[in-house]
Amino acid sequence: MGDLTGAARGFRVMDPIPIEVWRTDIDRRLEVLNGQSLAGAGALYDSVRYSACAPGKRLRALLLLAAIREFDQGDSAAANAGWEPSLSSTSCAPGDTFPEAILDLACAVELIHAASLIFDDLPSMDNASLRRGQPANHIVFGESTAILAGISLLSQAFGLIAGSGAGTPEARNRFVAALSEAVGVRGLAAGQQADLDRRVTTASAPIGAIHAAKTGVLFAVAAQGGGLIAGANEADCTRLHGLGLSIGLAFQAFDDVLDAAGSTRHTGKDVGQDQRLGDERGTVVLARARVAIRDHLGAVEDAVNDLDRGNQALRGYTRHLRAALERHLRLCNG
Ligand code: GRG
Repeated sequence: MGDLTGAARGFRVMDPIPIEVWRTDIDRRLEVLNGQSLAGAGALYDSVRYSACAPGKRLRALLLLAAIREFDQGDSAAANAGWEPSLSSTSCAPGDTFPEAILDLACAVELIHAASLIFDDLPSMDNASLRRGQPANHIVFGESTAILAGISLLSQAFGLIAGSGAGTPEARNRFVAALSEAVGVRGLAAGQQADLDRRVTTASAPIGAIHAAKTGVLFAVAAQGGGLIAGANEADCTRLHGLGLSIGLAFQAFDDVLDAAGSTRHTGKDVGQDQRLGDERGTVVLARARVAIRDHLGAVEDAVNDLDRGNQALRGYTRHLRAALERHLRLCNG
């Protein structure tokens, strides 16, 4: 793979937004939200906490924050959330961090993602044993508890949005509605079903549609949700959705490359899943995925140019994403 990142090697110096601060804030908030054992919850609680707080890139949550930062006009999300000091505020310039009400929205997206990873790894799905560098949830806690933990994470996610004071009530309602659709029969669940079908029949949905539902839609709704909460207009929210979809498609293609050419040591998860499952993707996936990454990242650049409101947030996010992809792909190649 050629250099995806352009100036990525100078990323830290040129970083226009404090993305590592945001990521740390998300991690800390996830810890706070899942840090105290619930009376009587026992292994189920441990299982929820195990996946909610496992180390991840937090790309979907960061996209939501970047969209908010790009579009916030200081009179919508900010006013409603009160902009109380957030977790890292002592070590950051004013405006670098987000209040808890907004971090909760970012965490909600991450919790849905965490649930999807639990379900994805189950024996009846991808039957994977390693995730994020540690044993998959069902390996540690057993299949029944893992399923219940996934359901609990989903439930926690929607509760967090309902209880957050960020944005207007209407914006939060629309975000919840979009997320619920992104999880269900038009989103993650549908994409997973189509992916499972594809393994047993040739008459299946096109791969692009599967990727869009399985991976693209959650990125899309994260970006759109950021726009909604920040009070962006309808057209911009639609554009943000499109941006997120392109990011998700690029990312899924990248994930396919990791699966075909990466190692467990670098990815922290089982690789070769597609080949092991007798999937034709194993042999053709590399060439196709590399073209797809390039094309989707081109669409991402176009969308970011359209959406640029001078706050450098979406541009900074994209640069972070490209740097992350490039870093992993270099590890794959070398
Ligand atoms: C009801 C939530 C729910 C899901 C049921 C199992 C399922 C349907 C969908 C699977 C969706 C899925 C896991 C798609 C793969 C997406 C993907 C590329 C995951 C890896 O994401 P990273 O690399 O993970 O961002 P980290 O560990 O960094 O968070």
